[in-house]
Amino acid sequence: MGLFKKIFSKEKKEKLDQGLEKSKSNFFNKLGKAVAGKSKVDDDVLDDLEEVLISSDVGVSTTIKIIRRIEDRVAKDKYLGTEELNVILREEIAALLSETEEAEKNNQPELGHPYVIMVVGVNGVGKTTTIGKLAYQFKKQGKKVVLGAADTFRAAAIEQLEIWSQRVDVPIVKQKMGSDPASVAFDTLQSAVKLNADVVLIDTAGRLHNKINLMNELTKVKRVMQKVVPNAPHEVLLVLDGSTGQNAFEQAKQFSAATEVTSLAITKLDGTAKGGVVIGISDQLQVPVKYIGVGEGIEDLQDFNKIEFVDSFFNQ
Ligand SMILES: Nc1nc2c(ncn2[C@@H]2O[C@H](COP(=O)(O)OP(=O)(O)OP(=O)(O)O)[C@@H](O)[C@H]2O)c(=O)[nH]1
Ligand SMILES: [Mg+2]
Repeated sequence: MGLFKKIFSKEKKEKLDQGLEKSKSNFFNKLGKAVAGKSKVDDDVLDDLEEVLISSDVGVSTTIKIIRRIEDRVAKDKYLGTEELNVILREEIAALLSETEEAEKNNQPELGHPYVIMVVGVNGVGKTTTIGKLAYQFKKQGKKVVLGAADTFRAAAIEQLEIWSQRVDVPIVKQKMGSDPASVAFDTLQSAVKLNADVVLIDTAGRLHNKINLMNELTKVKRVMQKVVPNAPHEVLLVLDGSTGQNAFEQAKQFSAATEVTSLAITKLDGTAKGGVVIGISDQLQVPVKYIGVGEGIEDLQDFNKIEFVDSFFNQ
């Protein structure tokens, strides 16, 4: 078991490193240009570093905090060489993120039986895929999972979730396209109770262009679920597409203002140079980043660990 775990985490780490490759090379290219010909971290270097962090999607307010920390360090340690910059960044950002207070990651399906996760987010961010990957993980842990196809907006959405249900071999509750999402959610919870399921994953449609309607719909879905399981949903997981950078940030702010979001998943970190956004989101939002998507495959969803992430990002 111990050995298995070690091998697994090594693979996981490699996958994370691989996934962050574009973000990293983008960052270090810019940083390299910024410090070219300079051996000491001085005001000029700090100005350039600020720009590099902002243009790497870390976000303005998190960047300012990082720069302040590095300034403090420069003040204490009279000579900081630019070649140490990535190590210093790694240490300071890890320290900064560890200070962030956030709601506890309520990752204990024991909290509810069945434990109901409602998955929300705008079009195309990776909701359905994340549900498939999560179903696979829960099932691997020996949990009984039921999927609910409450994105009734498109026929393809139901089919896509169905494919995942077959792949992972877990039951799905669905109705036809256009039916009431709340009714699908209700049916799903009834089935889950009957089957004595441990975890329920509810897929929803993402249409932020009509915010009021979307929020009303989500509220209704919640209310109807509570007729079957009183404190459902136990978790509202907001999925964000990391490759949209600052947009993902905005969506997180808007969604959490409008509905109660309890956790975040940031997808598509592979193949984007905007991975820095995870640092900003993790620093600035009260809602914890719980999962990150590092590929399209069934295994490509990882529990988010701040320290591991920063380590991977700043390890050249
Ligand atoms: N590379 C990569 N692709 C991903 C990841 N997560 C999801 N995708 C892809 O993103 C696309 C959209 O994913 P979906 O799961 O359909 O997104 P959705 O939010 O359910 O979309 P709608 O149902 O249309 O609102 C698919 O092609 C997925 O394979 C990821 O972590 N990495
Ligand atoms: Mg979908």
